[in-house]
Amino acid sequence: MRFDVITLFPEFIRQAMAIGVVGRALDRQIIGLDCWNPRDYTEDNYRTVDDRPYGGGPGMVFMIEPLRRAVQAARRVAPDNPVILLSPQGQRFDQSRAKSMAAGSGAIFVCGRYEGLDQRFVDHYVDEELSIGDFVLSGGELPALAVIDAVTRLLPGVLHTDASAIEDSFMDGTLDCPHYTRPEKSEEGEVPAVLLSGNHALIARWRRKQSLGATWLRRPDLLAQLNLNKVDQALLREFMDDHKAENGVQ
Ligand code: 9D3
Repeated sequence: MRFDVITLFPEFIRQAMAIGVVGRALDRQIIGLDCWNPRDYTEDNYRTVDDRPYGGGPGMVFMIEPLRRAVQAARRVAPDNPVILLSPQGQRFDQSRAKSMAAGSGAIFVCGRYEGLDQRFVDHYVDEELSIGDFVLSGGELPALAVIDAVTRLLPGVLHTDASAIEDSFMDGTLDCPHYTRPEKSEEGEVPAVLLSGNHALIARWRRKQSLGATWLRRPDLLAQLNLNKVDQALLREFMDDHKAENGVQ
């Protein structure tokens, strides 16, 4: 898998990607990274990449030419990869998009800055626009890093555990269960007894119940998307009953 990132801040991308799981995937050549700086594709003495918007208004607009030339350079080395613009106007990136991207050969990411890009660049060179959520960032670099991280974690050999196993237990649309480590007793309380029982079936059942319960309490939007089987329905019912007993029924 190769990632090409068109950005005015290539050092930010390179440094962030040198760390942790993604850094190891780079070292082991499971992924490749090249950054392309539009500023390197300018021809004026000031290396200008932005200009004032036609029609007036605040802020600046990313010019076509440095972007076009950077994309063309990236396309020469990754001709089959889609050009993906990180943009507040994009479709929401989620785990299912991460999965489909992980099945491909990579992407050429374009990171916007300023108020936006000249629309003619978007219309001509961009295959897809992605947003990572409804909040305002200063540019597309952090979103590109988030997408690359989410996709890289899904590639075979990147995590110690078999990726499909991890996906099965955690990315089924429910939230994760609580985790505990030593000590068994601390000032802040005790580890739930079931986790010390050694009964793996009972532990799996408890974890599933907690996952379903957390999703019910915290992310009813996710719960509504789920199609729970009978066992899950019974576990969630049990969690709801416990919860109501603990918090008093109105
Ligand atoms: C004033 C109108 N703004 C549009 C919502 C302007 C604007 C805000 C932020 C233009 C560019 C940006 C920079 N953000 C991104 O490039 C971006 C982003 C984001 O801000 N939030 C979530 N996902 C993304 S993907 C790219």
